[in-house]
Amino acid sequence: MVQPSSPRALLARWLSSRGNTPRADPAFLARFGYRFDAIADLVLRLYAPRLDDPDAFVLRVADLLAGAHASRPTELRAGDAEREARVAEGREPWFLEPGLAAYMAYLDRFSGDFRGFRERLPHLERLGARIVHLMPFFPCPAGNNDGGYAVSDYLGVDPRLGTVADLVEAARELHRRGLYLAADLVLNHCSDEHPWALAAKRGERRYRDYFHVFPDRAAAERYGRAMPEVFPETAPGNFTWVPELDAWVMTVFHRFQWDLDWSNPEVFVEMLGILLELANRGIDILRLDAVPYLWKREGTDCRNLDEAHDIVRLLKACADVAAPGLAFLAEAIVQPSEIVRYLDSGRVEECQLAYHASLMVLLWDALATGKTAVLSRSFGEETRLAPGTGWLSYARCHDDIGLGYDEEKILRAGFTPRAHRRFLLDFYSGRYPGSFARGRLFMEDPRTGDARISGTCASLCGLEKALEEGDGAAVDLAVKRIMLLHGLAASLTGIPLVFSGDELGLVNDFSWLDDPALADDNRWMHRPRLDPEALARSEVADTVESRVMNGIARFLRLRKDVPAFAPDAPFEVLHAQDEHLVLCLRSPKEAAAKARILVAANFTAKSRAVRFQELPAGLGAPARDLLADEDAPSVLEPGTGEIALGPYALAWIALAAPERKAGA
Ligand code: OTU
Repeated sequence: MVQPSSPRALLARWLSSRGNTPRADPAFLARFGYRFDAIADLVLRLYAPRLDDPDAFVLRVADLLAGAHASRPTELRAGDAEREARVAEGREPWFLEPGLAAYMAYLDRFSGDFRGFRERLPHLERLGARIVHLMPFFPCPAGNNDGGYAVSDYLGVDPRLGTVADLVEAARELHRRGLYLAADLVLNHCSDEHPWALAAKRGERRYRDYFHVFPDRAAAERYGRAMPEVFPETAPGNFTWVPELDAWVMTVFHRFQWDLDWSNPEVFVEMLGILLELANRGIDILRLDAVPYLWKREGTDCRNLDEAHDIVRLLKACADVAAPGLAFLAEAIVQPSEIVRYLDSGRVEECQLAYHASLMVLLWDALATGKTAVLSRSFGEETRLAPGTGWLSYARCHDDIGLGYDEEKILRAGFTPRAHRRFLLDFYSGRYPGSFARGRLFMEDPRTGDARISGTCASLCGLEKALEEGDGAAVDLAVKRIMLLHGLAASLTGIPLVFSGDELGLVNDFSWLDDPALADDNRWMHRPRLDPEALARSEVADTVESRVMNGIARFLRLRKDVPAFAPDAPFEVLHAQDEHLVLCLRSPKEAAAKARILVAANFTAKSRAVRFQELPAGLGAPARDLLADEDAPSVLEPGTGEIALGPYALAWIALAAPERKAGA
């Protein structure tokens, strides 16, 4: 290997040869100069062993960034400048703007295609969502393609959904309306029909090296001996025999999703080019799919390795130079202490947003048990974030609910971990006597007894059962549960995220069973089509659809102007005497905006009360419930110092500023 030059010398060389052209944008050069050391350093850390000429590689990356920036459309550059100015003025970054809320949808199920998308925007505006995540819309194989997560062309658009021009236009339309577009970068794996995989199958060495290839089963199994299985039921093992290669390929997810070998610098360059091109099409947030899996090392579980973090840092440093308005969303559904590492990793930035999978699981835990000990004790620990980063808080998404939380927390709450998990699985699959839920087990592993949970928010909250039994009171309770979860996602911390269909209270959709391409993946039961009739009913008073839709829209609208509900405003979980309540204190970031809010939630079907005298002193007197209206009159009972909470009720109590001590 040729010895690498110092980053300074290298930067000078790049500037004199290519950078200082008359067309070079001074802002770009400033950003580039600022991050050059970090980029050169990360490149060496990750790739030195595989580079003959590290300088040449760094210069190649530099050229790529300059090229991407040069072709970045003017309006996006203007957007970048605004976003940068905002932070320079001391305000929070654009994606943490108070009041933002997010929505995620499969385009075909949401609006048919990109053309229909425009017509659905009023629905999103009525809901109050301003970040729209469209699930993978890229070309992918016919048949089972894991909902588009088997990408065969990262820079194309699935012809069934539209064209690249439609995508660009959709982003423009969102921006015109003050909305943002989020999209996936499925960077851990590609489809076995991607040209890279096809070239590998044709025997091209260059492309064979894009993947993790093993000559025989023993070698593969030795490498992956500590790797858990993601889809043990339908895609057991982590390797697939590929006759054309006469070898085994690593396939952590499905057999048709080949893991990319990120230790190959060529894979990095390819994906960086794709990332920058997607940014140039107007995507504001890139969701890094399966990010914990990026780096593999023999004998490890191949998750959350330090190099995976370095890759994200390197990608982010590069994006910050060429497309500084872009934010990264970590899709890291791993244990809480690992998730936060994708957000808060010290010197060089990594992701700015992450799914709050820990909170999501805790909400479902509390709903099944009616007890909040696990939630209250765990939420708040390990989930405090670095400035400039935030959570997406949600009840449901397109994936299963995995019970991925620390066993120690369950123990501390007085449950036996194994039995507790079994209970949750039985409860949500409807097997537990008296359960209101109608879900199914996903990826049950008979060897470990482990499983995850599928089902729509509404079905898991009891709506499907109640409707089937024609039980009006049970329908009311189910709607209250749906509201409780969404209301907490809107007020505990972070940016609320609604999964398509949940805003209408849609129940499980069993049509997936009739489609052979979907039939072995029951996550499709909770990915319903946004059918026009349900949408129409959401505009008719007193239907379930309108109650849920208006209820969630109201949460999103009311929280918008509450400084204490800014995504990154502090929170503190208060110890509740009553083990069925959650109490969380939200404080505005600026002390001047005094009003603190006490979020109080009842996880049972019985009325309960928050007794103020039992809460820590100095909280301030309850002044007003932001959620109370004529239909649900104020729950405050000033005489008794209590807040009454009806079945599954949620209250957002504004607190009067505590009285100052005399002389203070
Ligand atoms: C993601 O989920 C996507 O959200 C899924 O829809 C895809 O099937 C999958 O990647 C493959 O692209 O295991 O059960 O820690 O948990 O990447 C869902 C992250 C998953 C993984 C996550 C994965």
